[in-house]
Amino acid sequence: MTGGRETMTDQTVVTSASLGLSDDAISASVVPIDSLVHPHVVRRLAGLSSGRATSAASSPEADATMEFAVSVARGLSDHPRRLESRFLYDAQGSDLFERICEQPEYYLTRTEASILSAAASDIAEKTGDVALVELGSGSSIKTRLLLDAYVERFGSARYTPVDVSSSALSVAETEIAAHCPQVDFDSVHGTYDDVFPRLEALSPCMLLFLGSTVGNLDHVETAAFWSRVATHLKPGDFCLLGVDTGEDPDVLHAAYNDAAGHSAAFTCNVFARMNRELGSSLDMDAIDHVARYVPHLRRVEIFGRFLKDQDIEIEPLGHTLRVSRGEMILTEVSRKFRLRQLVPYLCTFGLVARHVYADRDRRVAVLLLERT
Ligand code: AVJ
Repeated sequence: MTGGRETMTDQTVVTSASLGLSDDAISASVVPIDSLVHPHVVRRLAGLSSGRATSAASSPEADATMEFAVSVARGLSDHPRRLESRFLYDAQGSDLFERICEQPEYYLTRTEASILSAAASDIAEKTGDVALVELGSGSSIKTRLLLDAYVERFGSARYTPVDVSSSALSVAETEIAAHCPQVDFDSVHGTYDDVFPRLEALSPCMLLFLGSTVGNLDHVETAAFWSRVATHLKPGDFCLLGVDTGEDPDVLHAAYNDAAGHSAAFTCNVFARMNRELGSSLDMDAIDHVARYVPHLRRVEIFGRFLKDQDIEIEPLGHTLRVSRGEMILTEVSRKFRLRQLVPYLCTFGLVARHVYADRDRRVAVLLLERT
């Protein structure tokens, strides 16, 4: 018997016991693990959890592929099936997202940009000369509006964009060097985890979290995120948060189903990425984009819908999963916010709204939060 089997059996007993089941009920509920998962998959996953991705020397690229493989295997084995939305943003996905932002139906980006351009000098006045640190900066186009206002008021600005896409960061660096040479540009290629520990050293600072990216997080992730922000910002530091406050179901439906098809291409790209990086051999013609607004949850839910049965290979794990025709795999949720709920919620983390900027139609809000 493999070690994996014993471990699984032990866990089942502990869980069942904690549910108050009798010993008979427990043994009856134990399924031999070999019938569920191949032993070599268990061994590779066991190696991962002990911090060793493979026995061979591992490179950052190999680690990233293995992280993607494990996330896909986990998410597709979950119920309902899901994929972590951060994997939407490889180089192709980041480009497709930039296309979405240019679509007439996708009001969020241009509305937020117009709010920022109107509010930039007021924001600079309220915060004083702080370093700007931006999570998920992408092309940084909107941020240039702010950087210009800081440069105008203080003569220079410090800017630390953080993104998982190195191509987006290098485009941003070139553009900013050309248009705002007074900006001291120091990027972080990585995830939020990589930048939080550095915030203390950057203080006095303002953390920029724009584009309603926070809407991608579920309730548990959101609370964990704000706790970390509160922990790593010092009192007197700021956070500039951009959120989608849209409520009109037709407007929202159009925004996530643009006529040019960029939203669909963006969703499908994560499955294409599985083909590229995990050897999944998916038939892309048999996967559809579905985006629907669910009013009582105040969120858009986005899925890849399978039009036929498909076996999904996850080569780095030697693992294959079957998805049936008609199944929907959740790739993203995009929450919409109400200020009268959001502002008190943020207060519980010690983040107080000093000012809220909004557009005429009240579809987007930019909140200037101070860590108290
Ligand atoms: C970048 C997460 C804010 O939810 O509107 C746009 C991503 N997905 N269209 C959003 C997205 C499909 C976007 N966020």
